[in-house]
This record gives sequence, C-alpha cells and structure tokens, in this order.
Amino acid sequence: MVKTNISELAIFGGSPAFKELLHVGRPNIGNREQFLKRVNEMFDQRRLSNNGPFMRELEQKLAAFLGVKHCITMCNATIALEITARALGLQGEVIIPSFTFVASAHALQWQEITPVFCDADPVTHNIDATKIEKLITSRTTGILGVHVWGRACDVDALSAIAHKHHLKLMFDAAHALACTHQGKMIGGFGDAEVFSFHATKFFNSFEGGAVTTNNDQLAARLRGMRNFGFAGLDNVVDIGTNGKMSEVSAAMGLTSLESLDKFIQINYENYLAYFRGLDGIPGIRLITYTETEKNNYQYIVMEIDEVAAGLSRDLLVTILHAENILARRYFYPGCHQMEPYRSYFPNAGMVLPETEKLTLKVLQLPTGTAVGKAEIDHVCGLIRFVLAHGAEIRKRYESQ
Ligand code: T4K
Repeated sequence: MVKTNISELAIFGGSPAFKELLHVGRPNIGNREQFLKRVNEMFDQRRLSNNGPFMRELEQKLAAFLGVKHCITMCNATIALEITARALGLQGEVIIPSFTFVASAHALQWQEITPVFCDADPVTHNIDATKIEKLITSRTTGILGVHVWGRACDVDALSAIAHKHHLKLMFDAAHALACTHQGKMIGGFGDAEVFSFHATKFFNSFEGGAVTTNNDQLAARLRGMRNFGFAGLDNVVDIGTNGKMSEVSAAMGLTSLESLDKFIQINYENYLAYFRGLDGIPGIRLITYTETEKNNYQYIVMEIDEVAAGLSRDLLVTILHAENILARRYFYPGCHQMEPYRSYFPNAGMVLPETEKLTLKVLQLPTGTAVGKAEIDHVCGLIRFVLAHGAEIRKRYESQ
C-alpha cells in the first residue's frame, strides 16, 4: 500500500509496506535440475571433496573466464585470504582499508599480522592510495586492497607503491567477480586476488571462494596449503590448513556460472530501476558503475546526506526495517571500530576521517533475482515519501 500520511508508516503503528522481509543478500539460484544432476553424479562417484572433478572443472572454467593462469578454489574467502597472506609470507603489518567487511582485517589478525587501517576515498569508497605511504613502517610487508562494490581500487597506484617499497600486493576481490579494471578482468592484478562465493554474493557456491594468480610457484604453494600442506599421500612439505572446497559447493558454483550472465542482467536492470526511482531526491546519491567497465551490479549502494535529506541514515534504516525492508549499513561502523581493533587502536578514527563519514551515510538496498521491479518501485516510492517528510518524521520519532 502506498503511504500518503506519515501516520501510515510502520514506525508510527501503520502496516509494514511488505508482508515478507525483503533482504539484502538473498541467494541467486541457477538451474536446479542441472545442480541436482551434478549432485547425483557426485553420489554415484562417491567423491565428495578433495580435488574432485567438479572442483577441478570449476577452477578451469573460472581461470579461463578471468583470463588468469591459476584459480585455486577454497572453502570461503576468509580462509582464502588467510592462506594467501601466509603463502605470500606476510607478517608484521599489512595496510588495508578500514571501510571493508571485517573478514579482510580478521584474516590478517588471525595470522597475527597487524592490519594498519588506511582511509577511504569518499567518492570511490576504495582505499585512498595517496594516504598509504605515510603508513609504511619497517614492519610493513604488504598491502591488501579491496575492490569495494566490485569497483576496482587504484590498482596502478597500489602496484607502484608496492613495487617502490618492496611490498607484496594482494587484493580482496570478494565483491568483484566478473568486474573489470581498464577493460581487464579483476583476478590477475597484484600477487594474488581473492574472491568470495558466499550465499549472499551474486555468484554463490553456498560457501566458497577462490584465489587467482599468474604466479606458478605461489599457486602450487596455495594448493598445498589448502590441503594441510600435503604433497603426495604421506608427505607434508609445508604448514597447511583445511581450505578445500567441497564437491557439492563446486557443483553449485558450476551451476551458478551457467547463469552468470542472467544474474548480471537482472542486477543491471534492478540498478537502473533504482536509479530511475530515486532520481532527483535531495540528499541521496546512488553510487554509479561506469559503463566503460564491466560490473556485476550486485550492490545497490546509497549515500544519505543527513542535512540535505532532513533525516539521518540510521533513522531511514529504522523506518525501512519497520516496513520489512532489511536495508544494511555495510560497512558500519568500520573495522577500526570493531573488536579487537577498537581496543588495539582506540584513536584510529582520527586518521580515518573519510571512513568515519562513509560509515555514517552508506546504506545498501535489496537486489538480486529475488527482488522484482514492482518491489523496487515500491521501495523507491517509500524512500521518496519518507525524505519528502524528513523533518516532520524526525520530530515525531524523537518525541515518541
Ligand atoms: N571480504 C569482503 C570485502 C567481503 O564482503 C566478505 C564477505 C569477505 C571478505 C569474506 O567472504 P566469505 O568468507 O564470506 O566468503 C555477509 C556475508 O556473510 C559475507 O560473505 C559478506 N562479505 C558480507 C558483506 O555480508 P552478513 O553477516 O551480513 O550475512 P548474513 O549471513 O546475515 O546474510 C545477509 C542476509 O542475506 C540475511 O539477512 C538473509 C539473507 N540470506 C543469507 C543467507 C546466508 C538469505 O536469504 N539466504 C542465505 O542463505 O555477512
């Protein structure tokens, strides 16, 4: 039902705009028959994990798709980041953005590597390359760039800094499957890149991830490390862990790959629908994806300028949640404000001014194949209505 009076808002006792929850991150599911056929084959062959045929097929297909020499699948991107950090010999300090999902920082800290947080660029939301060099110390061994929302970070600048200071360079490409930088698929930059295939990503293998690299030696080490460091049946040659992708995940990955273009097309149409629906609302900016690069359009990211909009991002989130629209505040409050980092670096916010601002104004809206155009129009109409009555809503909310 379209709301015409603020009393009809669910925060003020009205009925929610949606009967069922509208999530950010509902999984895209490809052809079920194809997936189930693969699962049956898997049972027939009794190969459930460890270098199985589906895993090898997925690795070959992804490497070809990304134009990279090696693709090493893993059980998830967090473990893939950890294994890659170790395989690259990272230790001491590694520079990363604070404006990222906490897994990027945890993967380092879990290896007892200190993540040193760098500020974000307010326009691209990516690590601000101009602020990296000041953070380099004698303990710095690497840089971990994150391609936030699938938009490549400043790969050239990061590569130049890494080269100049003899640092390793890896990328968290969890958001960036099927995205390009200067026309080249993300996957082959730096020493290695790490993708996530988590259920909430537009391409999923239930849980899963992969490391891509053009370095033969590194690839061999990564393959060994994800399987306890084994090289042969009884021969352990390296410290390892269990980072293997299971066959059922690889079967899902192969099935998702067959629908990849369709998923991207739907995401793109949703992005355009949000763009039209939110056009011209004061205080709102949707982040854009340049048409000259490929993107997967899996994130609809909105910035709210509290002064121009008349209400804060957080009040808008409260309103939307009451309407059963589960918009998300990724990446609030920033890694540096989360434990253990908040305790380690209580004053980090002072050198992360842009990150602090971003974490207060960014909001993600539901998209993907589970969200239809009518729902998007409804969400946009509601946001338009709320922001047209921002000051009035805020006053009433604060007085109740
Ligand atoms: N680096 C970056 C930059 C990342 O963004 C991520 C993960 C990683 C590294 C690590 O990748 P992985 O180790 O996960 O492969 C989510 C995801 O768990 C996480 O993968 C993702 N980024 C992050 C941005 O978001 P949560 O805790 O917000 O997700 P969750 O499980 O609460 O799901 C969100 C919503 O999606 C739920 O409200 C309901 C819906 N949902 C979720 C699942 C799992 C479904 O409808 N069905 C489902 O099966 O972290």
